[in-house]
Amino acid sequence: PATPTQRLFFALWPPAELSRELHRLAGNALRGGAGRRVAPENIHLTLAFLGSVNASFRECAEQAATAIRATSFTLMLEQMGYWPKPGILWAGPNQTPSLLIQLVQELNAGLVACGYDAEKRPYAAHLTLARKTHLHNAVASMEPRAWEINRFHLVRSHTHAGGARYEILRSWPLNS
Ligand code: 2AM
Repeated sequence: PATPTQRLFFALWPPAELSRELHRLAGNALRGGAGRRVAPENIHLTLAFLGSVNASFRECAEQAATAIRATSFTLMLEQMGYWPKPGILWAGPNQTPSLLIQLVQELNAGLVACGYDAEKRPYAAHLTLARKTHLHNAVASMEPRAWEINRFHLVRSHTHAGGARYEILRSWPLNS
């Protein structure tokens, strides 16, 4: 029988109030046009996407996360962007904070030691707000929202016909 696997990723999860606000902004940006908004409770920022992994990989990934010594930081959400090819509307910072880049790099380095095939594209910090959209203006500024980041999570993605449901499996603090 095939080894059981889980679809996992590391992510930052916004407080519920911020997610509701981003969901509302996405509604304004779509203005009733085509597109599937991400449910508020599903809005997140991915640090590293692991894909479907077995139990021993998960164990190694958790150890890698535990070994990380990273510092908490503020993420400013100040632009809404649109990637036409995947049809993704997203929110993100104008500039990725170096502490976020460091966190992603440390995580990747630890995961590579587990046999992880690290993402080769440059890291693009974003929270997907809607998929399958067709917009005309590529980017819009938004009234900046400050998001205090002091932990990160290992998340399991349960995919089903209606979309995805995310389950936070474990969380690690960042140093203050
Ligand atoms: P996205 O929002 O830009 O699609 C769970 O699927 C999370 O992992 C999503 O935030 C998704 O980013 C991200 N992700 C990164 N690489 C992925 C991949 N190859 N397949 C699916 N999701 C991926």
